[in-house]
Amino acid sequence: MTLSLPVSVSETFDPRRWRDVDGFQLTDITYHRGVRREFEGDTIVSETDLPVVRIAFARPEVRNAFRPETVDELYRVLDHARLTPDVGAIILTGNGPSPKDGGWAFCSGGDQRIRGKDGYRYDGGETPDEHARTRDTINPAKAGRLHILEVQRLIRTMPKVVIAAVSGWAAGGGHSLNVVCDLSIASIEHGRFKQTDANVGSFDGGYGSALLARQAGDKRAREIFLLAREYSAQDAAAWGVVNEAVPHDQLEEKAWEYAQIVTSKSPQAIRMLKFAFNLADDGLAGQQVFAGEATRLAYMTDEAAEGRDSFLEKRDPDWSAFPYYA
Ligand code: S0N
Repeated sequence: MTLSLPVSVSETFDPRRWRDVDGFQLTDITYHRGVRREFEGDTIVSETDLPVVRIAFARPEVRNAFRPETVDELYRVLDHARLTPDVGAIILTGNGPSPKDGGWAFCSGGDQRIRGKDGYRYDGGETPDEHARTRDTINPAKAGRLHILEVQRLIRTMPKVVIAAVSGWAAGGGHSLNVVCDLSIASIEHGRFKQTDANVGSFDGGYGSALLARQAGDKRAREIFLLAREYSAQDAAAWGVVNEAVPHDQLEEKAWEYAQIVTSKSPQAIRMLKFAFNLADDGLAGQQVFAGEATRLAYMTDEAAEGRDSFLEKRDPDWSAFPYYA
């Protein structure tokens, strides 16, 4: 097999670090797997997968606004990353710059051009085939969608670390996505934040506002939503909305570094910690997710194996080897 570098998808993208992930037909986002490559001259002689993926919005001409098709694709690749057992970290970013005006965006939220009375409409895609696919097979009732909230829940409940690399505007639902990610890094030159929901009559009264209040404090979160003023990457770092603000040309390098550090840790410890941080705010759903991991741990014990085996062997369980710990 001939190994080759992927096509570059963004000025921030380093093709030497990534390979295409096969099996997806994507128009609105890009999806890559991290690799370690060895070269002899210009020839790639070996390629080893690393436990990190890169997912990016790829609609820079509209500041990476999402339409229903975008959200479908985002959900599919996030879920693929969730189900891939040797992936532990996901970098979520926005490709750029815009070919129209050179502007950068992480994501500017729902595409206002196709917002209908009951949500966002499939706009039919770029080609007749895509139009048929979205109209006839995915959404036959043509009802409006608000399913970016499903993506928020997937990010929140996947037992892996999602790192936002805020390459430009984080506005509206894009602002909320940054808030929901586990860790965030923003570009000093292009990272700009604005919670526009009240400007356009569309509001995130869920994670986007409640978690923001956790991160920035209640008064600051109210200011961000109620005044809808622009703030900088440095403000975002000072207020706890991102972990760090770094020069634009170091943004993906820093996100990569975070991913390498996270994936050098115990996978079990990382997922238990993520779910422990979420538990109180997520109520019974948070308890369920945390408890699911506790059950997985219990399955790994001889005690739980005795319960299963005694049932299968049609005998009474023998718990005598297992103390009542105090
Ligand atoms: C991002 C902003 C501030 C950038 O301003 P800038 O740099 O001056 O660029 P513009 O000239 O304004 O934009 C460049 C081109 O991009 C188009 N464009 C930008 N954003 C969008 C968008 N969201 N939808 C469609 N097009 C967009 C511009 O029109 C322009 O195109 P041309 O060149 O053709 O004129 C600025 O652009 C801005 O304020 N954008 C709008 C941000 C916004 O209000 N977003 C929507 C907010 N609401 C949601 O996202 C709701 C999402 C949702 O589904 C939801 C539902 C329920 C509960 C929660 C949520 C949630 O997640 O929030």
